[in-house]
Amino acid sequence: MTRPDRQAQLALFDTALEMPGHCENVELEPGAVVLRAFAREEARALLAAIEGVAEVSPWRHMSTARGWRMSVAMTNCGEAGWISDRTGYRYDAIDPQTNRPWPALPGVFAALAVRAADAAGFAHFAPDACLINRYAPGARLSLHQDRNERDFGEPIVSVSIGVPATFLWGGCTRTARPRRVLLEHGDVVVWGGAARMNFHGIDPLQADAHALTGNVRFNLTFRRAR
Ligand code: MD3
Ligand code: FE
Repeated sequence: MTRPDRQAQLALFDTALEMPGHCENVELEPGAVVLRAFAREEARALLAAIEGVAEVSPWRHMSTARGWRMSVAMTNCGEAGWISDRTGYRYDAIDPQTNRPWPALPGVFAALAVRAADAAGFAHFAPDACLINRYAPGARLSLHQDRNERDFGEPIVSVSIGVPATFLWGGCTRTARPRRVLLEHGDVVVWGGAARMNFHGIDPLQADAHALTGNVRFNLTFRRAR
């Protein structure tokens, strides 16, 4: 009997869509932990808080340093907000659209971020920044690294709400072929350690409907930026 080609097996596994939302929590690799449905109970409260933030600092499509309009709409809360414009990417305490500070981190946000970091083994996480991403159908985030934060030893906590999305999990170079992982409503991922610098992105959002958000996906990323 012939053994299946090991190389072909690996390639097959690599292209399969991994669905942590459909089994137990998975560690993508050391330092990247998917906490399945961790935020599902709080979803309504999170959505109400997102609305409150967007009333103060409205949704906007930022432009990349090269002048492209981002398909993802964004806003921020916390002491520092992530911004992108023709001069590059950075964190700033002031929303350039309102010329006022970003709204404070809602209590329900801060509590969830700290609880998730704890569950993943990062005690004493004290986020000072939360970027809120809003994906309409077709919106995507191309492969990138997050490197505007001061201390890469601090974890990042991300929370997915609404329509599921295919997350691209690349390696430490842009050209490494990414794994694909489905992130569903309520999933929380804690990224720390070596995984913190990996390339990552989101495939174009599929047209879909979710009871709480309609055709939209929201993602919160909590960071210690400064
Ligand atoms: C892995 N957001 O805002 S969340 C981003 O779904 C971003 O909106 C995506 O990438 C989203 O920068 C992905 C998952 C995520 C967030 C930050 C990371 C994964 C990460 C930082 C380092 C490594
Ligand atoms: Fe990112």
